[in-house]
Amino acid sequence: MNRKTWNQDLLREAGRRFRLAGHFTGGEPYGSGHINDTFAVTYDQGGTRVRYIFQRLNSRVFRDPEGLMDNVARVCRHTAAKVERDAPPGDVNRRALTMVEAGDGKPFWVDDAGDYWRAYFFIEHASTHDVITSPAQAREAARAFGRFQSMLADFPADSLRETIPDFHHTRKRVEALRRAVGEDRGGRAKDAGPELEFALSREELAGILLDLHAAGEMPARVTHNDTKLNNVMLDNATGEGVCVIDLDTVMPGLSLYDFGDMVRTAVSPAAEDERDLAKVAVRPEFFEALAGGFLSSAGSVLRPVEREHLVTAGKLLTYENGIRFLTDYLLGDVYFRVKRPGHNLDRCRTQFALLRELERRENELGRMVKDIPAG
Ligand code: ADP
Ligand code: GN1
Ligand code: MG
Repeated sequence: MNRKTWNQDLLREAGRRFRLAGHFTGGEPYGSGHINDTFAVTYDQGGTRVRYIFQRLNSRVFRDPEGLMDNVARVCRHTAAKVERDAPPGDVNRRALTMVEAGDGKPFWVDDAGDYWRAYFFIEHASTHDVITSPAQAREAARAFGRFQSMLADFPADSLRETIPDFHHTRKRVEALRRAVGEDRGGRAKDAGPELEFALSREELAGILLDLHAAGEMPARVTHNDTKLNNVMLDNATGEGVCVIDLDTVMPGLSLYDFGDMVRTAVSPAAEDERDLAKVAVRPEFFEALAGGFLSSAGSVLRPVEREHLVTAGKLLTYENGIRFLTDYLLGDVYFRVKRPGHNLDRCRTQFALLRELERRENELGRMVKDIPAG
């Protein structure tokens, strides 16, 4: 857990470096992301309170912050240009993530400690949800992620830096787990026997999409790669998916990685770190809504082989996150932000319980996909 300190002076100082109008009135930590340090910061602009999001990048996770910021800035511009075509002019900054430039024209500021900061317009009248409560939310979120993918269909994929190499190479994630068990630096492997056994018993799942891609059957596209449901903002009044956020991992990937992580984070009523595993369940109507929403906006470009693996994708991303949490637990919680001892092991257990449920209901979910008309 590599948490850094912050105070109002640091936020005020960061704010001075960006082209922001008005007076800084204060800021506070915001949201429940596991990676970056996010703050909601308020400015008084002639009597009107205006909020911005400031983020300090996690330098342990992102090793090429300038490459990453260049990716994000270009993706923001690309999506804004698409959104401008049909959004009301005043709403473009809500429908496309919008960065504030630093005084030197760069999309970031580097503080004295060497940390990278960025500022975004705050997307008001919309919220992210760690757990969603209705199929309508699932449909809207999936539609927004599908739309995001289709907006990037003409983005030059080769120009994107790979911000985290092999991010969804699940086989390599399994190898990393094996290494972590072998080293067992923190002496924690003894507490995770059943989880390790489960992880290795499902290893075959890791290669299914990788093999289809290697065989040329499943294409790489420009994808978001971190489509957990709290990375999309839903409008507070209409429920519409207004804007996809958290663009640090936009890079070439498989379309199904994006669908799979939505399944992982939307089908269960339980939180990602729920300790009562009896609460972990698959809500088929939420799966159906996700598939319907995603296919409505991204379906027209998907090949039949992608459509056929929508359920597999949900299992895969649930498995992948389970082994990532387990690996981080064994390594001593160096990657994901944790709030209590054993937090990463709890998250792993929840993922594996969900994977069991997805396996149990796999045929039912597969039939639902068949019933959805082609996009
Ligand atoms: P992390 O990589 O740590 O997950 P995110 O970019 O997802 O960071 O931001 C964390 C949280 O901050 C989001 O889940 C969301 O609630 C909030 N957030 C991020 N960007 C914005 C924005 N532009 N407007 C409003 N809220 C935002
Ligand atoms: C992280 O950044 P955030 O909190 O939206 C992680 C995802 C994991 C997710 C698990 C860059 O997402 O890959 O699936 O936690 N992001 C990165 O909750 O590793
Ligand atoms: Mg996030």
